[in-house]
Amino acid sequence: MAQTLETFLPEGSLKRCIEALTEAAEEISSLLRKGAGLGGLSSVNTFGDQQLQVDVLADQIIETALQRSGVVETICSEENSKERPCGGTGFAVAYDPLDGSSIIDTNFAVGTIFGILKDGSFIGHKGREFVAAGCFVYGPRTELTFAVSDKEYAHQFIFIPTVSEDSTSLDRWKKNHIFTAIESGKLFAPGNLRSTVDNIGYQKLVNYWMSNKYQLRYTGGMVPDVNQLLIKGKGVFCNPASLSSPAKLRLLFECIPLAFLIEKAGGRSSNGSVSLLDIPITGTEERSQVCYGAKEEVERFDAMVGQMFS
Ligand code: FDP
Repeated sequence: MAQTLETFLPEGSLKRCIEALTEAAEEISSLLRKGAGLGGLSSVNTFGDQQLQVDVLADQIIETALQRSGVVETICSEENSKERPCGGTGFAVAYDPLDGSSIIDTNFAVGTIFGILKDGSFIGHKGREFVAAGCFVYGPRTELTFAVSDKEYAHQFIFIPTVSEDSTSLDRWKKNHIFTAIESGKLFAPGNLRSTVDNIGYQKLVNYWMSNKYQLRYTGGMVPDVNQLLIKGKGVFCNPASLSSPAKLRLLFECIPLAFLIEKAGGRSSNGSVSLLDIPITGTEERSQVCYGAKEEVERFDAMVGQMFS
């Protein structure tokens, strides 16, 4: 029988925090399946009396779940980026409640990204100090892919909502994969291609991928586009910047948590010069270039694209 999240995580406050996130993800997944995010459908109206955008609704669902857990001191999110108290003690949690909201209408996969630190604030810390980070993918399947600082590798669990009466909510998450390596391989996910207009290094890198017959796999959703590096065990994802197309991705809510995941799975991350896990967090609003993938691919990105334009 497959291992579940219940037995994977030792008892303690981190387990309670992850459990709260899974409960929120189950709710978000259910709303998406009922059409939340599609203009005409009413499921977004279930939160109080307000007609809320689905990403704002997802933000509130996660905040409520984390408040209930009692182990979260501080939260901040892409929707509400200022650090604020969450009613508990122990962790700071940063999250992007619904990444890829511009592709909900196309029915592509979207996701929630999270990073957890054992402190009352992220400021002055680095991603390398996180205790856990990962993402939920809402696709044909709902999955949690995450890594924990004191466990090797990255781990994936599938939400399977059939359980016996004596099981816990974490028994609904069944282990599916363990990710131990991201090798070189000809798969590329090139974000922000517009920046090739005035980022000549990126233009050359794209030409390198094409002339070497890399396979294009890019949906425009950061969660599925990064998650595929783990599943396929190879390739590269990037989102560089240029003067005319500046960096879009948020360091704290998107770039660092996924860097933590990728590096625990044996891959590399970079902002064009250093690992995203070694960048000091000086605020919650910073944006960054990113590259994730196999060592050789990230080194090629650093050599050809390099540091972000200011
Ligand atoms: P979205 O705007 O749909 O929420 O950071 C958000 C994000 O999607 C990422 O998921 C994705 O990789 C990126 O933006 C794509 O940006 P562009 O559509 O501007 O290329």
